[in-house]
This record gives sequence, C-alpha cells and structure tokens, in this order.
Amino acid sequence: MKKEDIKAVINEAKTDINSLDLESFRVKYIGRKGLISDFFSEFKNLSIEDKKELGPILNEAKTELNDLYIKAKESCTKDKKDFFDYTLKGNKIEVGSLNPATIVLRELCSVFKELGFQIIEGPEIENEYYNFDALNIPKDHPARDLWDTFWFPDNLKLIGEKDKGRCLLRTHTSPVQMRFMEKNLPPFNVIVPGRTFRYEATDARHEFQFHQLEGLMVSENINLSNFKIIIKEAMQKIFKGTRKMRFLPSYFPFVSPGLQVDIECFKCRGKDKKCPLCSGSGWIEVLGAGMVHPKLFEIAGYPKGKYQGFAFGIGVERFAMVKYLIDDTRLFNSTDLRFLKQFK
Ligand code: FA5
Repeated sequence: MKKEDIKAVINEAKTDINSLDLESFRVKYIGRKGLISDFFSEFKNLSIEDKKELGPILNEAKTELNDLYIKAKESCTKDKKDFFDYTLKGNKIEVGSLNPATIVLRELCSVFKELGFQIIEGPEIENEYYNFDALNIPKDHPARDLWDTFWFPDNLKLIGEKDKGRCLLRTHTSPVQMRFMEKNLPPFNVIVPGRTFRYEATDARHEFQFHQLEGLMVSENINLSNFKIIIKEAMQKIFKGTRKMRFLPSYFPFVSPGLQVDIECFKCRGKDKKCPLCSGSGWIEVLGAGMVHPKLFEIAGYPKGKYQGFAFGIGVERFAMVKYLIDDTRLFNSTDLRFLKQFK
C-alpha cells in the first residue's frame, strides 16, 4: 500500500459520487468490505515507519469519503424527515410494440390522407339497414350469405334508429358509405378505418375479427381509371414496387362493375396446390372494389345520373401479411409476444 494508491481511490470516489447510486457508493468505499476497509486490513502488516507515514493519510481518506457520502445523502433529504434517494436507478419500463395490423392501418391512413382523402368513422355495432339493405342487399337475397353475421337479440336496437332493423356487429366497413352519403353531397373522398366481424371458421387467411379500410370517392365524371390510379399509387407507396398485383372482376351488390385486387402469394408463388394462403392460385385477395351502384345514390337522395364514384374495402391484415410476409392471419390476435415483439 502506497500513498498514491490511497489518493487514486479518493479521486475515483469523487467521480463515483456523481454517477453511482448512494448505496453502491457506500458498499464500494466505506462499507465493511469496501476499499477503505481493505486498506486497514493491509495496514496491520506494515512496518512501523510505514504505519507512521500512512496512518494519518488513511484516517483522513476515511473521513473524506464518509463526508462525501453523508453530504450526498443529506442532499436527498428535503425536510430531514423524508428521505428520497434520487440517485437510485429507476425501474426499466417495458415499452410495448404496435400490432403489425395497427402499423399498416396507420400507414394506409397517412397514404390516403396524402392522396386527399378525409378520415371518417362509423359504429362497430350496426343495424341491418346500413350493413345490408342500404347497400342494395335485400332481405332473403343470397348475397347476404357472403357476410356471415354476428347478430344481437331481436329486441336490442340502436338508439334513434329503432326502425332500421336488428343489430349486428358490422361485417364490413361499407355501411359507413351510406351513413356518410345521407348527410353529405359530393364531391368528397373519404376513408373509413375500422374493425369488422364475421361469424366464420378461421384459417390462415380468415379471422372472425379483422380490420378494413373503406374508401369512397364520389364526384362528377369519376370512372374506373381514377380508382386504378389511386390504388396503384397507394400500393406503390406501401410496397415500393416490390409486390406484383392484378385486378380481377368480382361481384358485390353495392358496386357495378365490381372487382378485386390480388397480390402475388409470397409463400408458394403458385407452386403449392395446398398453399393455405392462395390454394395454389398464386394470388392473395387483398381488397374488393367497384363503381358505386346507382341504387345507392338513389337511396342517398342524390339527383339521378349526376354523380359517379368508386368504393373499395381493403383487408388490413392481408396487406400486413403481404408486407411483412406473415403466413397466418390468426397471429394478429394471438397475443403471442414472440410474434408481436418483432414489430417495434
Ligand atoms: C367486402 O367486405 C366489401 N365491403 C368490400 C368492398 C367495399 C367492395 C367497397 C366494393 C366496394 P370482402 O368480403 O371481399 O368485401 O372483404 C374485403 C377484404 O377484406 C378482402 O379482400 C380481404 O382482404 C379481407 N377479408 C375478408 N374476410 C376476411 C377475414 N375473414 N379475415 C381477414 N380478412 C378478411
């Protein structure tokens, strides 16, 4: 043990008092097994001359470090009663991560906002009228079977809408089309992000609860090319040209003509007849769309023949699957942290 060793420890302590928490400082320097105590153990074996020289230095060092500790401790005591040790490290707060469906839903909203669309919302508990009748899907029409439905008991009705039929969990975001058109005259471009529910068996591409993003653009002189340009632009912004897509004819009672958009299957690229995502077709359906059926404009009370428009309904989880190469839609609601933590 030399003079220099003791000095070095004092210097180190002067730095540590500002960076260590109080208790760690005490243990390291002035505790029973601390550095000062080590020096005193060594001290016993020193020669008489060394003891004479180093004794006072060691005692001074001990007092200095004790003082440092006491002063720091006092600064944590506001009114001598409450001791609040602000030098202690806080508990680390686990920051959660967003569900990939939420990430894609938000991304879709900002892409369509940039393209001039306004975000609106509608109720998740709907009634028969907006979910079906107002969308040109009459009662007892086989098209209703396209949307297997969670129904509420007959006697439950939405307040103020008692004459609009039985309540249900909306099977798609399309009912918001009529809710909006009833109150607004064109021109308008709106999107409707939201949860949708279907009473159906689940598999790798079907969940009973998922999200859609509805789009509706109505004005004079709108045609299918406007839809194609908008949707291609949105796809470009989201997939940056990395995914192949195609337009196909399809049927929905509230549009004419109707179409769907598919994206190439990333799992098998059409090579596996048993592929759970595309059944070997090589394509995954991601959205339904079409030109708004004139019947809807009539129901909304618009002048006959004056307006045209297109509508689309994007499957948000399907977009997320294609974007992040997720091969089972049930993972989104699985609450499996190993899955969720990958999307910080
Ligand atoms: C509809 O729901 C129409 N409302 C879409 C529409 C809107 C057509 C406006 C025309 C005009 P569809 O049932 O095909 O259509 O659903 C739309 C998209 O939601 C599908 O392309 C798919 O991406 C997604 N989807 C449908 N069912 C499920 C499900 N069970 N699980 C996960 N995603 C689904």
